[in-house]
Amino acid sequence: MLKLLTLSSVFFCSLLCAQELVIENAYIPQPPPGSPASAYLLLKNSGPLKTLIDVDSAQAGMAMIHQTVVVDGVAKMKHVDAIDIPPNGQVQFAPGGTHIMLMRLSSPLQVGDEVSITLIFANQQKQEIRVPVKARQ
Ligand SMILES: [Cu+2]
Repeated sequence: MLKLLTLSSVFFCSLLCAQELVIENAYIPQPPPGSPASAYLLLKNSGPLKTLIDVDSAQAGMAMIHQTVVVDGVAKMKHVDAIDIPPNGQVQFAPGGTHIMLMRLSSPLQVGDEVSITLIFANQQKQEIRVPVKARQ
């Protein structure tokens, strides 16, 4: 199994921000030209319940939390309004499951690029992460 490098995240937090939420193994497989990109990561919460309600990126015209669901044998993606990260728990964003969808990219993503994504939580706290683009496996 591919061992992914741990992302060194950059945090832009409000006053209330404690480093309770750690993002690991964030990556974006390089999308084919003209296609949207998907970001995958592991969210680890060492504090109380956190609820992710939105995502944003200056490098995408639209960013959304998506979930892949299989309906009648066909994989489809649907928008997710909120993702709970339980107290002292974790949520994995992974291919075939929950992911961050980046649509209408401002420029084609190259391997080695970093995409800045802002995670927005129900308490209005925001956390910005930089997610590296990796070669598609
Ligand atoms: Cu999607």
